[in-house]
Amino acid sequence: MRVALESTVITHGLPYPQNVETAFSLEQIVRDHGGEPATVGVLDGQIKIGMTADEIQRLAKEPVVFKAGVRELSIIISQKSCASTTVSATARLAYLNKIHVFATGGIGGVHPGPWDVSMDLFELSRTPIVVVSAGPKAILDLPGTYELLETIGVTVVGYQTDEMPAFYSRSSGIRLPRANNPAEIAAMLVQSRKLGLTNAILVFNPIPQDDEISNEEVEGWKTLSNQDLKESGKSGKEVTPYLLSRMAFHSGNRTVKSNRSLLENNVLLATRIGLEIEKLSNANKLRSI
Ligand code: PSU
Ligand code: MN
Repeated sequence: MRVALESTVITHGLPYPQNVETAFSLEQIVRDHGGEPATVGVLDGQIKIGMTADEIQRLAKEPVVFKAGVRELSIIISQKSCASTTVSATARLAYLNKIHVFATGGIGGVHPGPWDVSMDLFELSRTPIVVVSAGPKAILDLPGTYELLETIGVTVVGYQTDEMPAFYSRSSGIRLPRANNPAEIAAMLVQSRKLGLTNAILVFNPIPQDDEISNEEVEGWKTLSNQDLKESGKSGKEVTPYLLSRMAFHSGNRTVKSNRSLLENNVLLATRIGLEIEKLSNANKLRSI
């Protein structure tokens, strides 16, 4: 049973060398719990559904690595470039390769201010796979992101919580439907495939309590990071990586530690869900759309 893992968090989400250490520890968690990790990326124009340790190292160190969402895949492949894949590209590539579950840290979403809405959300409305994340990334407009997920018909559940987690913190004040165990989530995917629905099942899994950072602290760093962003003049796909690196700076790297902890927690849950999907789909062939 394969669990897909995203690679933009390695190349653009975490600093070196924590990024490589994290990538390896995520793969090990999948193996330790009875799954097979498939870190997704593109090397010299070749799509990799599962990378070797050397390939992961290469992606982490390569001077020119693009951050590929689903719309950039055809460019990267035809130009034989190297790219990490975001949530949108990883979800699509995993689905095309018959992988049913995928773990990330935080999904992209609606940024505050001028129009900047992640491709992740739209991809989740047209790719029927389970995605486990710890909430929309803390730098985002959370109520706006939650509303847009509703508008485009993405199924969203909180894992053992009635509240949407907010990435570094377990609470946002936004209520959502609850799922109590991996088997329930697996059943949601199977039912949704039976109906021929196209949307993902997005599971919001709160960060472990010990690594939680309060919303007040996060807000302070967010304000400083958004000021830095204005001064930097960065736009488009550079916005998220830049803000994450400024959050790490202003927090004295506390956000990096929490980011790693929530990733590990998400990978563990994704593996458990994957094993349940495997049980159900053996009895009940999953229909593709
Ligand atoms: N989760 C993390 N760190 C990250 C990301 C997710 O903990 O860096 C990446 C994911 O690949 C996600 C991307 O798809 O950030 C969103 O970028 P944008 O807002 O530009 O769509
Ligand atoms: Mn964007």
